[in-house]
Amino acid sequence: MFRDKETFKNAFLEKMQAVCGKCLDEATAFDKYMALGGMIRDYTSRKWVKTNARYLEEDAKQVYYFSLEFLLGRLLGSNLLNLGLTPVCREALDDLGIDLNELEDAEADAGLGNGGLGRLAACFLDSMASLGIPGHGCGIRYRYGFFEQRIVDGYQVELPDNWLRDGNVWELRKPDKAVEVRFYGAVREESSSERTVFVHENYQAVLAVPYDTPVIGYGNNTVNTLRLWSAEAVQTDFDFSSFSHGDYLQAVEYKYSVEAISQILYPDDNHYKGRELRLKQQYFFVSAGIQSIVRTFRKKNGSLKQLPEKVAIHVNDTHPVLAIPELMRILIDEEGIGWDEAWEITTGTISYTNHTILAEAMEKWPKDLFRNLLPRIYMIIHEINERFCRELWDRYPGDWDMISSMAIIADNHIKMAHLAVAGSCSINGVARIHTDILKRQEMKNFYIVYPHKFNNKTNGVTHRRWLMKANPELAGLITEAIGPGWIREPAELTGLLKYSADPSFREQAAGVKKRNKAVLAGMIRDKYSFDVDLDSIFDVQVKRLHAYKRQILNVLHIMDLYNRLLENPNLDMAPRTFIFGAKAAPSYYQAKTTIKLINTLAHIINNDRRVGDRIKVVFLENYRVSLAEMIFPAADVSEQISTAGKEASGTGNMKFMLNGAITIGTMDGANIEIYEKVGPENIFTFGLTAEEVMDYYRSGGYSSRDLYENDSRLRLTLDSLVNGFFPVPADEFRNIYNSLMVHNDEFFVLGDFAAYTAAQLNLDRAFRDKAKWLEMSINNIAYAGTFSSDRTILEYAKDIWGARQLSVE
Ligand code: 26V
Repeated sequence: MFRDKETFKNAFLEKMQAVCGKCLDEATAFDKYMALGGMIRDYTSRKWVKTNARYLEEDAKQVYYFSLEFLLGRLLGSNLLNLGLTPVCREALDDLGIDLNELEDAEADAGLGNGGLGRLAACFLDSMASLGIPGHGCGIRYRYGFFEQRIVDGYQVELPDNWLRDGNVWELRKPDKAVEVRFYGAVREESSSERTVFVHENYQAVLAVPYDTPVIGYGNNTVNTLRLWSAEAVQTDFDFSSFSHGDYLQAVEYKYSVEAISQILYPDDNHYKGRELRLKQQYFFVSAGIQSIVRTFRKKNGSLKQLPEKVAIHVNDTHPVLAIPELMRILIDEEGIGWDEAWEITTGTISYTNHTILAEAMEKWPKDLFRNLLPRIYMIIHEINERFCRELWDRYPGDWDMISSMAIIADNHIKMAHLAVAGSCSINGVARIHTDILKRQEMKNFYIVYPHKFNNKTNGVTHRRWLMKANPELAGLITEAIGPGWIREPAELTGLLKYSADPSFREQAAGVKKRNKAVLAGMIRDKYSFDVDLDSIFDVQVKRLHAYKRQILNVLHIMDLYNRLLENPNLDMAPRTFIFGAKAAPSYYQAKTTIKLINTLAHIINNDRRVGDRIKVVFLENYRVSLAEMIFPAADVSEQISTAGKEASGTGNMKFMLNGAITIGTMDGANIEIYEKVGPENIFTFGLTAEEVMDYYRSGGYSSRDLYENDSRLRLTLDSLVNGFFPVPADEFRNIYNSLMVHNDEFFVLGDFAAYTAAQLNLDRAFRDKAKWLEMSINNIAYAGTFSSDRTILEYAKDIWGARQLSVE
């Protein structure tokens, strides 16, 4: 259809007029983006319809990935890539004097997620479509995505992310597929001689309206669906005249309270707060999603008994776990199926991934709040808990400790992780160490009772977005060397191993890296008005701001390096550019202080003439997917320095590796598996192991005060947090100092400081041996294939979902 440039050009000009009512000269970059996007969407729709027809005709098992977050970023570039249209599109636009990159930049990021968990869901959608797996996303169409971050005087300021303001060219509203979701009210039991019927009364009804976005597979004609639900009042066109004053206000109040459900993405990450609106969000999309699945299934199949054969529902963390009682409700109340059979169907259909073991992230809902909002669902969970505890009692009679530790309802709360394990056929962690910790510690008792349910699925990232799209020059170089096989079989990247010693390949790889660094440096100059040295080490830590991720450890190293440089102006070191990007949860005080600290330090160092160009510190504002695509290709060093045992997996580590950056990291999350792949000579590891950390937690013996007393370098850096060194109000950084010194440093920053600075010294030396560094870098790329989400998704499909790959003509 658009295979040749001329047809493409004509179609574009045509669309331009139709969409914007403007000729090319008058059109803004956004107009042109909308026209191109519209054209690509139209082109996709035929494949979309065909894919669905094919799934129907094959009666293929469908996977539904339920997630409260999908951090998609921009779609134009990745859609063009997956459709194989990038070259023709670029050429056609060139002819018209239009720069495709500029149009791509006109698209707003779809920032419907907080961080790793939401981005993982987006990578999985790309892999499912690209592998021809019938797998669809189900979530919420937030009116406002993750907040926009501005840095004002070094402080984070949050602005609303009004990403839908100018329209969303990719989505399709499907009002005919809307369903009703019910909140509040009461449940009446009607008993007859045959059975008891539960009638939900006086509820508040909310209309869930789906918006579908095509998920385009890479070069395979497959187009899956991401269905995002929007909350609307059931009756929106009020007949205002018929209301008395009070009714009128009530009606307006109702409308706004309903719309609030899909209004905003909660900016919390790894921190649970029991807010009713969040619970509403969870039930809202889960109920809508399950109703829609059952409705679709019903059209084709007779009995719901076959649901587990034809449908797999995956819940991304505990946020969508109400899928379990909701499916039970529909099977029992609406389909008239008995409890035992309903339970078998439900547990056979649903599987669950755990993404964190941080205690503060565990969801537990106050019983009363829950029962008030979802009376029927509460009854079902209550019954699940009764039966579950009875089963445990039969197996472990008298073992109260075990049973109470596993109960779904305990201490007046509903424990969502317990419900997830009890009600699903599979529970997986996201890296080997994480799964091991789940089995041995956090979910030990569940593992004893249900060992067969537990399995590991180490995370992955889509190499299409994170290498081919973000770093086309490197992708081209790889293909030149080893052919294009790695695109479909990323494991074939190991073919690069024999090039890591090849001087000419090394040189070319170095050239690509330098040009990518120049692009990032150009952005830094434009936005922040200072220059960074392209020959310096681009040392990058980009991720959510969190104490356990230890941005503070990075900061202490920079302060120490700065001190050393001032003490010895001839210090033998490679110049470094330390780059940070991070959003803090708006209510997370210490994380916000850390952002202020990084910015204050940057200001001091960047303006200190004694330092010159040897150290620069940059805090990149508003870290998000589209910015990440510019950062990873330009990175030399990947900072993965969480306290061992705390980072479930990490996925940034994989994106860095894929782009030839070298990791400095702890033995945590997927870092361990990266270490095993690349070998000790291609990574810098340091610090306490997860066991050592656990031992300290269990047996004590850690004293940050002692570490401070015994290390003069450490003392110097820590003291400057509170001794007036920083030109800020006296106690500005006191809470950081106190967390390290008064509260005994929960995340072992001081404990790992010496090992970290030593590893940094090794890294510095390695960087200055250009040939060696390039070899390490290429080896990292070569081993990155394992960490493609294609590998991960094939494992999910085979081990958990029982889903097959299907070709679409
Ligand atoms: C948890 C909570 C708790 C309740 C309130 C809000 C909220 C929002 C998000 C989360 C999820 C935190 C879990 C998470 O993001 N885990 C990350 O998952 C990544 C993908 O598996 C993994 O690479 C990271 O290591 C892990 O921290």
